[in-house]
Amino acid sequence: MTNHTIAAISTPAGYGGIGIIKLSGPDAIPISLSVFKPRPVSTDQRTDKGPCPEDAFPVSRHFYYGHVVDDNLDRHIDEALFVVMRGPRSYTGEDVVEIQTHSGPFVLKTILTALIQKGARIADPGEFTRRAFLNGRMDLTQAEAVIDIINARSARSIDLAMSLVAGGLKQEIECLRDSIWTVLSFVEALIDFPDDMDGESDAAAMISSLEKQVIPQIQTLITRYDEQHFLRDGLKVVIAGGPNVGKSSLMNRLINKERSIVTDIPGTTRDFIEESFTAKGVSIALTDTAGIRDNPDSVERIGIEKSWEAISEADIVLLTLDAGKAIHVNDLSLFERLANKKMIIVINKTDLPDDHILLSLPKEWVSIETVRISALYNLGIDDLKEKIAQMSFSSEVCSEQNIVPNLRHKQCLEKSLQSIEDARSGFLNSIPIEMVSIDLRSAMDALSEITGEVVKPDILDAIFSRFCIGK
Ligand SMILES: Nc1nc2c(ncn2[C@@H]2O[C@H](COP(=O)(O)OP(=O)(O)OP(=O)(O)O)[C@@H](O)[C@H]2O)c(=O)[nH]1
Ligand SMILES: [Mg+2]
Repeated sequence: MTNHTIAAISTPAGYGGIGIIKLSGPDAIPISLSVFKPRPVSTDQRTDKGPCPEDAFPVSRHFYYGHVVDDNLDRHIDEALFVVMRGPRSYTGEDVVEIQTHSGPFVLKTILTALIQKGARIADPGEFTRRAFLNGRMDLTQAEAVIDIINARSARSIDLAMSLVAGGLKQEIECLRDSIWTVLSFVEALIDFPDDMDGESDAAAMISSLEKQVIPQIQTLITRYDEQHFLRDGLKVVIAGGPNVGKSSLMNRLINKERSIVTDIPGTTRDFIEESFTAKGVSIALTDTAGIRDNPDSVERIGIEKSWEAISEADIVLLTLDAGKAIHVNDLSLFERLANKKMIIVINKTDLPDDHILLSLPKEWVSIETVRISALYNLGIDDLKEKIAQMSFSSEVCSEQNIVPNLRHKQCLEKSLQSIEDARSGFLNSIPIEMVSIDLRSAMDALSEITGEVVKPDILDAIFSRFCIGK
């Protein structure tokens, strides 16, 4: 795969000031030079060093001004800046060329077509970064962080991604692997030279080492995912409640646009509706759901099933009530099903003269965070946003620690932890030491999957297919 020179338009489609075409591979320089004509440098413009020798041209990391030209080298397609980053010290580890022109779809496509005619091939999504990973320029956690930066919607998600780019998780994983490796070498010595070792005290030392230097560290990383992944993935907030309480009105207020249909007919929202917004620096994926009630028609029933699905995946549920009505039995059962969820009780329609809801609120609800709003008159919405943001940060494990694994990392960490636990109970129950060695090796492998030392091609395909073309 790495023998081909690849090319792609790296800037987003559309019209703009600058468009960049990127090439990478062994022929990136000759192919790009065949469509680029540098402006001749007059004697008085040359530096003291004199003109660049033929074999060093173009000099790495220097900008050249000139024109992209057609096949006969006479018709100018566009003005261009041309920069080469010679491998191995480039993004991909190969020779990389960037041609910067004006950004218009036709101009960029014409240049890309010319490059393809000269021997480049169109890059697959994420192929530049995939090459960077395969050529050892970054590990897999750093490659994944590149897409996190591109997708970032808040300053906090950028911080998180940058700590991965800097190799924070990679270092933590390397530390863990070193600790497991130390235990594993003892185990292997025990297998090879059983007479030279004191099985019982060595086993106790190894158990202690796993308990102090491996298990808590892995658990902390898993907890960090559970409690802070929303900083990267967005916080999932679901508006739930009975029909007609004003859930869709609330959604529209929170996102500040008329996205969800509002009517006075109960059962208006039948499918869940998702939109994103940012509150106090936290990126939030908000879902409006169908009102939960008994005896719905068949379409509404499907909507209500979807509401339950959305609720089960939510980080925070906004249990919405109508201030003008006494609490309903469906609200009580909804509350019960939300027992393990973070929840905010949102009392809507507080503009109505009769506040029946307050009198009917069960005692055990009093301790729950409650916000009074009027979605119709846009009252209390900022207060609610503030509460959502506060609640999202209330359980951060360690706010100064920004290394947060993603879901794939977390799954590998869980696999590794399971194998470590198996190895630990293997020691405790004196099972054959060869079995313990297998468990320790699989714990190492699961960690290596995170950084990409051991990884199946289909996992790489899944990761890099999330990238855009040209990155
Ligand atoms: N007085 C008052 N009326 C409101 C308020 N919020 C919503 N409404 C009205 O309540 C009715 C229902 O609003 P929706 O936002 O559609 O309620 P919903 O909970 O999404 O309803 P379903 O989708 O049917 O479950 C509409 O007539 C709204 O104008 C409010 O704060 N005050
Ligand atoms: Mg609705």
